Amino acid sequence: MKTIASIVAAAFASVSAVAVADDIAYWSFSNQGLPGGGFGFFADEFPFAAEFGSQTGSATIELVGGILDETTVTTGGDEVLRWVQSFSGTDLGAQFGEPAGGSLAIQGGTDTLNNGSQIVINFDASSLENLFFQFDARNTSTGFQNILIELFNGGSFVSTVEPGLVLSTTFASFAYDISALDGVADARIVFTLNGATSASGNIRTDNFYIQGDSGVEPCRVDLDGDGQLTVFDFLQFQNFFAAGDLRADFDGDGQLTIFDFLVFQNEFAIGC
Ligand SMILES: [Ca+2]
Ligand SMILES: [Ca+2]
Ligand SMILES: [Ca+2]
Repeated sequence: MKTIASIVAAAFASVSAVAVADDIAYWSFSNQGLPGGGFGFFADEFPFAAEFGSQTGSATIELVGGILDETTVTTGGDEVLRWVQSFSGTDLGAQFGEPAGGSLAIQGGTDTLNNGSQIVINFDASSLENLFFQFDARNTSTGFQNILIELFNGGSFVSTVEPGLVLSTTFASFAYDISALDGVADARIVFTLNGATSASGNIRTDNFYIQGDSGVEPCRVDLDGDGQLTVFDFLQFQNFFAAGDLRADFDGDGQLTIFDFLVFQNEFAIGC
């Protein structure tokens, strides 16, 4: 049987993370009002940083290919991306209390040169597991009809999650298991847009939302729930035990006995 001293020593040597499904990155496109009036995107807003989640400011959306970088000047005097609009969004998949607000809308462009262009979502999944992705989208009748969604590890193809997204002219939500990116540092979700038949035809996307967790199982020995094993968990066990609180019933027999202490001590020594 280990001494209290050895348990305390183990406490300070042992650090663990407790798994919680985490909000990694979320974009609502709710703040696209232009100084001169109306809504839109400035060229230098891309790569467009995540607005919420643990990777706020570091996960990004990039626009690649076509004539997506072409700019124009609004009647209000703002130089904005010509074929990337912030049309009305949706609150279907909104998170963090965000309103419908605006969207990220891509238009076909002159001579539909934006067929083949891409929306690329970049994030760091090196310490993430059980990744999940959802978003909302709609199109217009002459907008992109053929949308491919693939996963990449840097420049290397990983898998196809959506071979042909079917959109209508009302918003719908779409959700995908993207766990093929679990553990990937340079994780990318890539939309490739095709099938637009007019310059103004478009796809509107909104509420891009990535979730995941640390992959560590919840740790019941972490009695104070701070994500680490310390002497305070040991003290908390003693308090529960002394108070007859069944949270100290570690062997699950409905009674508090020396065996609960032994089970707690063993799990504590093993760590999480
Ligand atoms: Ca929105
Ligand atoms: Ca703890
Ligand atoms: Ca017991």
